[in-house]
Amino acid sequence: SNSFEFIETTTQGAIGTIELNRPKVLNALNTKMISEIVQAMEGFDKDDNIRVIVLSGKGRAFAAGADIDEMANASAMDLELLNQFVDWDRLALIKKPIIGAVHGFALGGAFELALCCDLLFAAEDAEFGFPEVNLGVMPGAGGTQRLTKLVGKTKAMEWLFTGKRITAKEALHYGIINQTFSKELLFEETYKFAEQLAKQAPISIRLIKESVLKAIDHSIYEGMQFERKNFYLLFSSEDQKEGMKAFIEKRQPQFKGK
Ligand code: CO8
Repeated sequence: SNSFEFIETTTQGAIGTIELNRPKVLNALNTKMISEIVQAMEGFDKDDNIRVIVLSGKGRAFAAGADIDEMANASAMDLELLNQFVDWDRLALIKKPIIGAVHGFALGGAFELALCCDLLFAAEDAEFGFPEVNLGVMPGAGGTQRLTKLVGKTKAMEWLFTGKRITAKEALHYGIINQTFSKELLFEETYKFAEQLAKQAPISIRLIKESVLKAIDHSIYEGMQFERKNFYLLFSSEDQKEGMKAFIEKRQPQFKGK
């Protein structure tokens, strides 16, 4: 699984980890790295032994954004024909829960990547932000959309207009991240959480993720129709029978993910 050039993947029990691995340039995201991330995610998504995906960065940052050297001389036509955001669309289709563990910088495209995670844990030194405005561009991988849906127009406009960095504390305050930890404990605590999550009924987690993501893009009515079908669908799983039987028999359930 380590045939990748710009990322490293490892597994530990039911947890599949993807680490961004270009530390010399603070993990600047080039096109190939994004494509490798998506390939690795899809690999874990298909792997029956994996229940949770963890995404983090090697070195002193999660990542400092898209690779500016790679983009600097691009024309609009180059970018249109490259069609790189198709990879980002595929990222949004990953079914298993993705936990981002962010330390240091998560800027630009890296903040967008973090916003693609389902849960975010951050070190106290983490800094998020969209500095694109300082380069004469703007976010292109969902930043204006995901940040606005998450925190509302007021702060989104401010942060996108100024490029100002958001501290871990602020990110927690605005609901961008789930929790902060000291830098030393970030990975340990992330894995502790991931291990607990891996014990939950996998099909429940899968359909909950799908339903919550639906809420972001659809009306309550449509979302509820969707939720209802997923709720019914769970009653065709062995895990629903086991989960309820275990409750009645006053014992711990043994979930199999089917
Ligand atoms: N691209 C390329 N190289 C980078 C990047 C980057 N985004 N960020 C840092 N590096 C390189 C530096 O050039 C430097 O290389 P070298 O040692 O060869 O000079 C090395 O990484 C270390 O960086 P610094 O010496 O600058 O480290 P500092 O601690 O002094 O500063 C900062 C850290 C503040 C993070 C600084 O590096 C910085 O401002 N980086 C750029 C941040 C930025 O503007 N990011 C947004 C990029 S645009 C974007 O993300 C658009 C997304 C749209 C689509 C997404 C597709 C993937």
